[in-house]
Amino acid sequence: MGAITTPWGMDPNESLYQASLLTKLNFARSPAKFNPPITAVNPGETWMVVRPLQRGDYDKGFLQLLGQLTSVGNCTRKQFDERFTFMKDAGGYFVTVIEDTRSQKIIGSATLTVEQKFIHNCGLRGSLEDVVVDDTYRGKQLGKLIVVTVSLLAVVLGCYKVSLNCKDTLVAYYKTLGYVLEPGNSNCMNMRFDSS
Ligand code: 16G
Repeated sequence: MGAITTPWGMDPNESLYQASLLTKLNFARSPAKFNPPITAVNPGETWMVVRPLQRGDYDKGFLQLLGQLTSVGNCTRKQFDERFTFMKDAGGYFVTVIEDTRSQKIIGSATLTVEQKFIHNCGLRGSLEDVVVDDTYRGKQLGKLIVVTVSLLAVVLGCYKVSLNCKDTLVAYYKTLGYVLEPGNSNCMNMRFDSS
């Protein structure tokens, strides 16, 4: 049987990256404390799944969820598909989501990007980006789960470090998950070009 396709000819179950990578994460390695203990493979509820972004997530509220973090703008299905294809072909984009399989809605997301370097023996530097959890799912450790998942993914992929930018109010939170403000080396500077 061939892959299920949509009216626009794409497989909604196509993953951005290999899902089996998420079975290789060693949660014991993270300083984050989970109570009760949960992992990407066993997220604590039978109706919850942690997985790579899929093409069909356009229809599962993924962009609306990102809208809880910042401005998303108007991203059409065509633009979403093209961006998904570009990211997959380029490699280095590990957009990871949590789905509530009861409602088929994306309720959490975080992205690891992996940058190829010449420094550090042609090393790989990870960046943690676009972390967001649906406000209505507070108290289920989902923020911690998605951040630790992509941080451990950086370890599995061989990154020498993983960095993030965040609001001042979130510094203490990220510290509990293993991120540190390196003395003399923790400024984030931006040059903004437009308001989109
Ligand atoms: C936060 C995010 C960053 C995101 C930015 C969007 C984390 C750890 N950081 O800094 O990834 O790109 O917000 O804000 O999730 P902006 O729309 O002002 O660029």
